[in-house]
Amino acid sequence: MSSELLSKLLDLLGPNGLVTEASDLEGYSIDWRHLFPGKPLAVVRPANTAEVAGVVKLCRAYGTAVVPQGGNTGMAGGAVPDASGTQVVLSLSRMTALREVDPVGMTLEAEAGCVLKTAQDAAAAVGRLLPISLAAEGSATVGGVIATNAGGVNVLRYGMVRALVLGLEVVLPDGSIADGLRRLRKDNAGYDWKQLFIGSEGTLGIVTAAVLRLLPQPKSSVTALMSVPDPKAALDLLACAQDELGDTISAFELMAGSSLKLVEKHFGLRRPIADGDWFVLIEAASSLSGLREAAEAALGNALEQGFALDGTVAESGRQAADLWQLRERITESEAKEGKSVKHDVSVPIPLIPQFLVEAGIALERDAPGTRVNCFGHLGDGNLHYNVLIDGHASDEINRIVHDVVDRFGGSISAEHGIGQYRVAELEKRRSAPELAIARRIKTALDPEDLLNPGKVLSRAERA
Ligand code: FAD
Ligand code: 2HG
Ligand code: ZN
Repeated sequence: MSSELLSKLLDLLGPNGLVTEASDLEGYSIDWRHLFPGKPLAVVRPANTAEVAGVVKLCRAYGTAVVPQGGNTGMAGGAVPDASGTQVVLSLSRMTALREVDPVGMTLEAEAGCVLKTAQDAAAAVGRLLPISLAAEGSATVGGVIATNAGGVNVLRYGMVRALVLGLEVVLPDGSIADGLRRLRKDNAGYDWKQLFIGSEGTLGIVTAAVLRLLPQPKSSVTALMSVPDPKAALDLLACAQDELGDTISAFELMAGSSLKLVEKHFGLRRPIADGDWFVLIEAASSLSGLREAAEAALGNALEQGFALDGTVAESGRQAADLWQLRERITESEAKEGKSVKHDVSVPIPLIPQFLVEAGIALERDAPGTRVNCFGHLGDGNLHYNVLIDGHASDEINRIVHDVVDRFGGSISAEHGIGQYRVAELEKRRSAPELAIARRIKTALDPEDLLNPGKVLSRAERA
C-alpha cells in the first residue's frame, strides 16, 4: 500500500518533490528542541498549491496522515510526525515566492514557505514594516507563523499574527482549495473562516499563501536596557513609559538577571549596565521626530521614581542590535545549559509579580533543586517561565507551574501553541464545553483525522 502511494506521489511531484532516503529525512523528523523524534514514511515538497491539494487527496485515499512543516522552529513538536513510519511530512520549503508588496495598499502576499525575514526585508525595501518579529525569523515561515498565530516582541503594539492576516489560501483536509487571498481591510461578507486556520497548528488545513497587513516603517527608534528592582517595579516602569511615550512603545521585554547570566556564560555577551535581579528591554519607534528626547525624559523620570535602578539608551543601530542580542540569545543559552521544561504562560498583567512569587514558592516546595529561567513579553502578560530541571519529571514540573497559572486565571500557552507537547495538559485544564467546540470543528473539517493527528487534541479524545 505505502509503496503504491509513494509511487503515485512521485508521479505527481517528480523527484525533487519526494524525499524517501533515510539520511535525507533526518532534518524533517525531529523538532528544534530535539524532544520529539519521529519517523516519516516520506517527505513531500510540493511546488505549488495544486500539488499540495494533490498530495492531500492522494494521502487521504490511502488513509495516510499528513503533517505540515514550515521552518520547523516550533516549540511544541507540532511539525514533526509520530514514530510509526506511516505519516507523510508536507514541507512548504519549495513554496517560497514573495508574490507582491504593495506600499500603497500596505499589503504583502507570499507563499507559505517564504521565510519571515525575507518578507520583513521586502516590506522594508519599500518603506513598510511587517511587524512580526521573533528570534527564529531567519528560519520560521509565513505559513508557520500563521499556523501558530505567533507572537514575538512586537505584540504589545501590533498584536499577534492574527491581527496582521488579511487573506488566506488553504488546502482543506479533503484536498479542496479555499481561496480567500483577498487584500481587503474590511470584509464582513459571511463567516470570517480564515480565523479558524490561524493558530490551528496545521490540524484543520494547510496554509499555502497569505496576504499580510503592513504598516509604515518608523523613521526613528529608541532602544533601552534598564535594570529594575523587581517585577512590580517593571510594571510601574511600563505604566510610566505608556503614559509618556504612548503607543510608540513596540517592545517591553522582561529578563531575569539569571537569564542574562546564561547568555554571558554561553555566548560571552555582557550587559552594559550594573548587575541586577531583573532587567527590561524597551523599544519605542515613531515616524515623527522628538522620540529620543521624550524617551530619555521618560526613562530619567523612572530612575528618579525608583522604578529603575540603572539604564542605558543605545546610541546607534549597532548598539541597539547588541542590546537585542542579550534578549534573543536566551533561548539558545537555555538549550546549551541543559534540560529544561518550558512554560509559555500568560496571566493578567497586574498579577504577574504575585504569580512569580507563588510559582517560585511552589517549585521550591515541590521540586527543590530546579532553577527558573524567566523572561518574556511582560507588556503582553506573557512570560517564558522555563525550568531547568535536575532529574525531575517534565510532567511534574508542568503540573506545578500550570496549577499556579490556573489559580491566576491564566493560559498554559500564550504563543507557542499546543502541538504534541501540551495536549494532555490542555485536555486536563480546559472545560468540557470548550474542548467539545474544538472537537466539533476538527471533526467537521477533518472527519478521518488525517491532518496532523494527535496535535492540539489527542487522537483518542476525538474518536
Ligand atoms: P513549524 O515549526 O514548521 O510548524 C509549527 C506548526 O505549524 C506545526 O504544527 C505545523 O504543522 C504547522 N504549520 C507549519 N506550516 C504550516 C502551513 N503552511 N500550513 C499549516 N500548518 C503549518 N514563537 C513565538 O510565537 N514567539 C517568539 O518570540 C518565538 N521565538 C522563538 C525563538 C526561537 C529561537 C525559536 C527556535 C522559536 C521561537 N518561536 C517563537 C517558535 C516558532 O518560531 C514559531 O512557532 C513559528 O511561528 C514557527 O514557524 P515555522 O515555520 O518554523 O513552523
Ligand atoms: C521568545 O520569546 C520565544 O524568545 C522563545 O518565544 C521562548 O525559549 C523560549 O521559551
Ligand atoms: Zn516568546
